[in-house]
Amino acid sequence: MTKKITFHVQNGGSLNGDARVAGDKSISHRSIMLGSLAEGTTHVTGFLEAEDALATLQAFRDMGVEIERKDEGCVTIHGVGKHGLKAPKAPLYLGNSGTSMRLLSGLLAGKNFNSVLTGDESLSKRPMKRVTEPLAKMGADIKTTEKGTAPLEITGKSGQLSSINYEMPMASAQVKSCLLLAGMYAQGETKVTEPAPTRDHTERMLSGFGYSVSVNGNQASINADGKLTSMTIDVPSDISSAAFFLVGASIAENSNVLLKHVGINPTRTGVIDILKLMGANIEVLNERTVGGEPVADLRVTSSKLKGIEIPENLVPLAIDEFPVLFIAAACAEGETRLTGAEELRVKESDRIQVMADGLQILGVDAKPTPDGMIIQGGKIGGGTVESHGDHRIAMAFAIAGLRATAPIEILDCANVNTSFPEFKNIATNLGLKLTTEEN
Ligand code: SPQ
Repeated sequence: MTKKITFHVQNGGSLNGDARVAGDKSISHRSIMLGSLAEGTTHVTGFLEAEDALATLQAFRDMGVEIERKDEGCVTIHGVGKHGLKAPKAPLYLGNSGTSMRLLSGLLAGKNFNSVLTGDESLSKRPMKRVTEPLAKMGADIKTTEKGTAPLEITGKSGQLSSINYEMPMASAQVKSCLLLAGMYAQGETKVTEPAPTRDHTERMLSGFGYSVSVNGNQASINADGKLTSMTIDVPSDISSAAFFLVGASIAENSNVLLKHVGINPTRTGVIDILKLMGANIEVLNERTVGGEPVADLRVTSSKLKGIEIPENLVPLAIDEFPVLFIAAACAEGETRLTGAEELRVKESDRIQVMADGLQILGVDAKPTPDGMIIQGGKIGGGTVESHGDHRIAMAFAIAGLRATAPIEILDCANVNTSFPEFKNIATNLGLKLTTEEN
């Protein structure tokens, strides 16, 4: 049985110092996927050595790709070309990772072999119809459970997929990416239109590997005539991991933190915009471009936050940062309202309900709504909260300790290892009074 981890956070303190947080999870997944399909050898540095990205890495090894792990964050992928993957001998186990499962479903739909995708308890509850339905329209054959969840049983339809012109009902980079990857094996031009911009790493990285993707406003198009050529990738730090310290240093008094080499792709920087609207002091320094992705150092110092109505256009650009943004809202003066964020209900946990429950336990006036939350800023108390095995919930409540009036205990935190295994070390080095207990 896997060990349970409990976080214990002493209340108070401040955050000070420099840190380089873990590599970007979205880019790490895609570097393995595209590097495997490329011709030649792809070298990756800054790769996120956490369970989610390693699940993708293992899946491609299981499909015959030779992938070497060298020093921390250094990965070499010996690409097998667009048609070189081999049938896996057993179901591909993708752990907690929605990105792995949804992107792989598109990639494997048009292969000349069958495959089965499985995941842990949380992933096995997440909706997969959002990818299997449009893929079926392209001619794919993927069986889900009756509830539309994993395991996914994929019958490879090599040479039989046709293109689709798809208007996505929700803003999802995973659905968009899944269909673009399927489009690499479909006859004709696959066009995917999103209702609002979402992270565009798949489009950027395909282009970086020399595979043509045309982007016109909210529409991305791809066809089957292309090949990927190996490249070198330097993965920036994940703004979704940096977000915990952007909020932490904003809410804790006497704090001053420099977060280095953070990816600031404009489809990911909603958290900076939202915090600045709330009055945070965040400076974006030393902006540069690394391997096609914008990167910067972020300086954040203590501030007095105020409640706001979060603009809906920023929601998809900050989608993974809401657990910790709710903590910022709980420390702000006045009311914060989030709307248009119903997608939060289908993440690793129902992030609206689980955060509202935990905030209420800590004495915060937090009202969940179908598509968001209304939070009255004020005092955060102490207590025991449940993370429901969701890494971002666990880390968000750890950060809440900085402003709490009593210690906070957070249950079921092992999944922090899915995205940010170094969280405890970095957080405690900066000043968070966090200890862990294994049982
Ligand atoms: O991979 P997974 O489990 O879906 O991870 C999460 C996260 O919080 O780490 C979501 F729960 O990030 C997703 C993100 O929410 C990663 C992602 C991507 O890499 O394409 C896209 C977003 O999901 P979606 O459903 O909006 O496309």
